[in-house]
Amino acid sequence: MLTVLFAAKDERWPHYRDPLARAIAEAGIVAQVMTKADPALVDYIVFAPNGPVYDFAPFKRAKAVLSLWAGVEKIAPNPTLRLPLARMVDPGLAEGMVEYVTGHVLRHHLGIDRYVHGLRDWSPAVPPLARERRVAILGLGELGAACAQALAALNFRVSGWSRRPKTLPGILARSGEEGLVRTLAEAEILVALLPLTAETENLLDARRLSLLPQGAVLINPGRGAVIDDAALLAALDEGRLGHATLDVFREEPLPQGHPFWGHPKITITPHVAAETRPETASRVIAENIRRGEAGEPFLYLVDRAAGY
Ligand code: NDP
Ligand code: OXD
Repeated sequence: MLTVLFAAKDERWPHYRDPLARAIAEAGIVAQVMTKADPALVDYIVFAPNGPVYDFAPFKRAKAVLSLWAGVEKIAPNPTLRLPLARMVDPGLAEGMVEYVTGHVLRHHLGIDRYVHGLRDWSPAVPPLARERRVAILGLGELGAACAQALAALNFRVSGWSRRPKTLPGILARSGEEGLVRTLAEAEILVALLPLTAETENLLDARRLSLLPQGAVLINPGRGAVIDDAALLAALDEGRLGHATLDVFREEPLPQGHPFWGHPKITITPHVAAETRPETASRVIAENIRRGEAGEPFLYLVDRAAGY
């Protein structure tokens, strides 16, 4: 019998206990899933960065670490980790991100705030059609590509940017520094869905934010440190950017005294853009355990050198 350690926050365990047991059984694996186990006896580690495991050295016979999170910036650099690391690619997580991004893009596209905040004069402002609105997505991975396609299906003019060149139907996809400059220059609404890596930290600095069209809106459900906080505040305060909707921050929870709180041009959501969904994620984890046992390559392995 295999031993699978569930190394996430205690409060997550009741949500995962049954779906994980079911998915593992359905994958034909005989395993006990435990929240505490002798590290020397653990075969697979189901991991979240806010869980109890930091030192992987005692897990001498473990075959892989299976992250419950899509973003792996906290574990990828861990020097004690010498095992294959798979990140979370979960259809439920992607569905949630598509809904968050589409909802927030439509809010700004339609100018909904004008009415939510209680308009007292009858002065109609007709928004353009989606086909006339340019939305850009930085990061065209599992989540960015799903959002790009959902927005394109609503007729938005969608462009995107990734590290390596890509082809996505209906999306103007670019890469490289020149590709970034062109993507930013036409982004009336910019969605950042990049992982946090050495290359993406502070990617949206003062210079790059200044390339956005006047009044552009920034939506960031990727990682907080991809944006230079001070440069963002300056761009908003000087009126160059219209609004920022931020779900992720350098420090979470966002500290009480942080200037983002209460800023009239910033909407804060507390890292809720998309959650890993136990039913669908458990099936992904079970499939990777099955693969490990069958000697097949793991799905969604992290490129530790690239950091994502
Ligand atoms: P993927 O690894 O599938 O995609 C990452 C994308 O970013 C890829 O297109 C990749 O390019 C691109 N990228 C990476 N580095 C660079 C770079 N230096 N320059 C240009 N492009 C780059 O990740 P996901 O789509 O699954 O997730 C994205 C991020 O979303 C996660 O890392 C996490 O931080 C965040 N997230 C946030 C959640 C929330 O609730 N707020 C929930 C889940 C995830 P290429 O295609 O060439 O590899
Ligand atoms: C993730 C996240 O990376 O929730 O999965 O941010």
